[in-house]
Amino acid sequence: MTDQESLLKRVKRAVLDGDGDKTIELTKEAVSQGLRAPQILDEALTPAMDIVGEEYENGDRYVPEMLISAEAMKSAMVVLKPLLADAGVKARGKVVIGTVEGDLHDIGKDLVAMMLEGAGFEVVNLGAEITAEEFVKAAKEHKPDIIGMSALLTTTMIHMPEVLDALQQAGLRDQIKVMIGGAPVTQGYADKIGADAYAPDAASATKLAKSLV
Ligand code: B1M
Repeated sequence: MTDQESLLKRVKRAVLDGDGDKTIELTKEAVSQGLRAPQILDEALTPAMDIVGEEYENGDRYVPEMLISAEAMKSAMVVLKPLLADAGVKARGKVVIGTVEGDLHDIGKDLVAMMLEGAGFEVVNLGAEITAEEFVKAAKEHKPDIIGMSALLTTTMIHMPEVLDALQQAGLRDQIKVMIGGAPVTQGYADKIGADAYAPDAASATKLAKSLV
């Protein structure tokens, strides 16, 4: 195992242990050793969250332990945020993004927001548990090119069509593209509810957003 592989393994372990300080320290070390932000995300941070999810599903981890790992991952994202930027890119358009009503998972949505910002979009991040009314209010206020919705639960993705309906009723649907994503969401679901685009991950969300504006 190379030094870099071993370092990525230690970052992953720190997230699994929910050790925020160690996660920050090791993420900074990984950056200083020349590891790129997407590699740290794809080979250490995201796989750690997948294991957290599996352990929760198997009954080997409880919600508070899931939460401290999530906090550790978020602290690493603060370190990586500036590195996800494409230097020198001018504002490409505006995106309003949020996690839908009843759903407080915000790590993936924040990652999408960071990558969009890095690609030169102006991003208004509404946070999590955003109702259809709040999405419409933000659409009126910020006049975005794209609204992005994230859902991590099969029980909350059903709020996505409500947002589309609310935008339609407010007379805004024709002016705004809607992109959706999140672990249980699929292209088939996007087609079914009439969203303009679906992205499985933050990198493809950024590519898609560029093609939408
Ligand atoms: Co939750 N949780 N959780 N959880 N949690 C999952 C999602 C789950 C799959 C775990 C499991 O059972 N294996 C399961 C959902 C089952 C289902 O519905 N299918 C689950 C459950 C059941 C729950 C609770 C109900 C548990 C309980 O209380 N009994 C509860 C729900 C609370 C609520 O929302 N009302 C709950 C709570 C929590 C915590 C608070 C403890 C914490 C969230 C902390 C936070 O986000 N601030 C948490 C966590 C951390 C997870 C797991 C372990 C990790 C999620 C994550 O951050 N992944 C998750 C299991 C898993 O996903 N492996 C799980 C990393 C992140 C980078 O990936 O979010 O998928 P992801 O984002 C990706 C893509 O999906 C995509 O790009 C991102 C980056 O590549 N993407 C988009 C996301 N949004 C996008 C938007 C786009 C485009 C792409 O366009 C706009």
